[in-house]
Amino acid sequence: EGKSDITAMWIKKHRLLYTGATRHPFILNIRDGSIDISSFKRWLAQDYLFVRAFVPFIASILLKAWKESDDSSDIDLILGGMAALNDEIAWFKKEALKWGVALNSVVPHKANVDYCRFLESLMSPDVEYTLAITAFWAIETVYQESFAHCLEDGSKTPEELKETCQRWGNEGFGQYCRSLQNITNRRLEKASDDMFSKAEVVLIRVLEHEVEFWNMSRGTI
Ligand code: HMH
Repeated sequence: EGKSDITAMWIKKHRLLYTGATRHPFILNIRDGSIDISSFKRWLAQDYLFVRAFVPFIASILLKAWKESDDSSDIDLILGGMAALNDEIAWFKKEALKWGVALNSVVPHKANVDYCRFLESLMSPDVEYTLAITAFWAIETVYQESFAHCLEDGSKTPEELKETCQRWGNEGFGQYCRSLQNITNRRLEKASDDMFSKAEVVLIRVLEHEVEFWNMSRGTI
C-alpha cells in the first residue's frame, strides 16, 4: 500500500462516510427484499436525470485526459465508459416503461440538482484532470460496491430488481472501477500537496452527494 494506493487509504480514513454511501438503507432494503417499489421508482427517475448530466461530465474528463494525461490508454478507458452510457440511457428508458415511470415529466429533486451542479463545477477547464478523475472513480465505485452487495450470497434481492443490480454490480463494471482507481492512484502519486488535499475533498463531496442521492428515494424530503 503506502503512497501507491492512496485511494484505498482514503477509503479507510473515511470509512464511516464510505459505508454510509455504499451500504445505504435503500441498498440494504433491496438486498433483504423489503424495498418499497415506489422508492425504487423515485430513484430510477432521478437517476435517469443524473445519468444524462453525467454524459457531459465524462466528455469533459475525456477532454482533460487528452490535454493532460501522460498515458494514452486513459482515453480508451474513458471512451469505453462513455459508450456504456449510451447503452445505459437506453436501459433507463426500457426500465421506466416496465415500471410505468414517465421520464419526460420527472422533476429533478434538490439533491439531484445539487449533485449535478457539483459535476458541472468539475467540468470547468480550470479544474485539473486529477480532480475530475478522482470524482469519476468515486462516483462509479459507490454504485459498483452498492449494487454488488445486493448480488452477494445470502441476498434476497427481488427477481425484478436483479437486472438493475447486475448493471452496476457485475464483475466487468468492477474491473472498470479498478482501472479508474489505478489511474487516480497514478495521478495522485505525482500530485502536489495542494492537489492532493483538493482531491481528498472531492472524494468526500462525492460520498456526501451519494448519501443525499439515496436519501431522496425515501420521498420524505
Ligand atoms: C447518483 N451515482 C449516481 N448515479 C449513477 N448512475 C452512478 C453514480 C453510477 O454511474
